[in-house]
Amino acid sequence: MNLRSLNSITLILLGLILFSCETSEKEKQQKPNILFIMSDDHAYQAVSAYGHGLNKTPNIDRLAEEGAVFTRATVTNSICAPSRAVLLTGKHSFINGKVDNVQPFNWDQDNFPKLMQANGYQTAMIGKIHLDGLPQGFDFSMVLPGQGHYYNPDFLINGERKRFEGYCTEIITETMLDWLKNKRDPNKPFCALYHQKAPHRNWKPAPKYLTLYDDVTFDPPANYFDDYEGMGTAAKEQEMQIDGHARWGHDFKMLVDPDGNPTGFENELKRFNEKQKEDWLAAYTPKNEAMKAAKLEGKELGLWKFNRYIKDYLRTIKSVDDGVGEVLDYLDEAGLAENTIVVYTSDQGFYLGEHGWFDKRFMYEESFRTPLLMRYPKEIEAGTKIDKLVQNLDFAPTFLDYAGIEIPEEMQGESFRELVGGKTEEWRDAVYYTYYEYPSVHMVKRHYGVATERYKLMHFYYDIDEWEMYDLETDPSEMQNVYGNPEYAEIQKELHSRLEELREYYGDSDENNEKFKKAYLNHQEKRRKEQEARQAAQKNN
Ligand code: SGN
Ligand code: CA
Repeated sequence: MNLRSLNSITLILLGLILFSCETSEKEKQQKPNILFIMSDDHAYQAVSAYGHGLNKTPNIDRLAEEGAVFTRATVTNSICAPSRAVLLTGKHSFINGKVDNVQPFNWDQDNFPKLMQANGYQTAMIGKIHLDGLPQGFDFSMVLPGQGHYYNPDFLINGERKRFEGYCTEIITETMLDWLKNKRDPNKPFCALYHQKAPHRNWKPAPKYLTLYDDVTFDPPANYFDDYEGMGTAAKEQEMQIDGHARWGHDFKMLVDPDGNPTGFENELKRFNEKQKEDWLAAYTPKNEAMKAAKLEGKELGLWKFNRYIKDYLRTIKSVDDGVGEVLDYLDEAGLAENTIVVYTSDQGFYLGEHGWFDKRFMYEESFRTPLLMRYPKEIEAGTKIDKLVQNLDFAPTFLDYAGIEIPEEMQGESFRELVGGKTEEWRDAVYYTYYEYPSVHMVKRHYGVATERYKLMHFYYDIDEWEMYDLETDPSEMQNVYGNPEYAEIQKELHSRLEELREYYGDSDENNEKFKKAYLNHQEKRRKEQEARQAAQKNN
């Protein structure tokens, strides 16, 4: 072989290597991007794609029109931080350890962003995370410390605290857009978590929406004035009634209550700048004056409270929907829409006056379910509707599946890629639920349970020992506990054995409950001592 032919072989080989590098680079780029949008406490009743007629969310609805809507997406534990731990780890609360809002979260365990990062994805977390400690698995993180503020919030940017001027929802959207436009590496697929604080309590609307819905009156749900007669002790003893537990200042934004006593809301306005405060007072003062002048009582007062609550709640959602619109528009403009999986969901559902309530926590439908909409033009047909029981437990395995990354053994959820892609109809027929944060704010008792497409069985424990069972087909609002009703004896038996099977399958037990009870009591005891010490120190000063 002469030197010349050797050179041409080298050139051919080099060409082949370059070609294969190029294709693998292309393949890499073909991995789908993931834009995971989540808000906090957004009830499916307030997403217009679900057809409840309360409000309009045209931008969020786009995902259903151009992709899929899930009618029975549920959570494994209806409260903020635990829900986030579940979605990151793909493991139930009693396995990942974050059972309630107070237990620490162990960031050292596997989570799906870490796995995506290790497999060539660029990752970002922007918004509310509600898990203490520096988020692991993200190339960039900008998160609210704890619950965060609606006005002029602080954020932790890769761990460093910075105050922002403006409205939280808008700041989170702007940061998301800035990341997509200016920080995104075009040579890598991305996985971005865009997580709004809104519409979390206490529902402070953006300056531009302070008077939205002023000219509308909303009717509450049919069971707004529920007396819980058909339900159990847990429903009777909660503290989350709009007309009962919501507060004049914090929740209804009155500076003085109808008896003329200051509510303390003035303090919340101290965080506002002059202009924000001026706009706020210009919008709320006339409404508050009119309320006082009307001297409402009884049911009329209950209806006023419902309206004040729901309007502020929906106003904060308007800003969330605007943000979704801006980000979807950007994906279109940048040519990213085709290859990006966009998910919209909430950390759990919420009561919009059903049973008279706000808040969540219970395994009853409105808080057990959560909105879920998803678009991925390459695999999901426009207008898809999925009625199967998917859970937040399934997000991690689903995203890994789309990214072609092996799903770790210990993840307990299932990928719903094939289900939503129309490749299979096979799916689980029951899901398992746990809730632990009691005694605590809103006083929702500890419980666990099983839900099938039609029935639900729950066990409330700790300071009671009560079972509840509902037939969602005959009683979709869950007004009548049928546990012990002879007509349901056979189904009750089946549900009990299904519940035991699931507890065993996922690795849950009464011993777990005992362990988490002790951890919770220890935490409370620690808090009590800290408070005592603080008070003693104050006295000595
Ligand atoms: C705060 C709220 C509660 C809410 C919890 C948990 N009170 O304590 O109403 O249930 O958060 O919410 S507030 O006075 O701060 O508004 S969660 O979404 O973070 O789990
Ligand atoms: Ca929440």
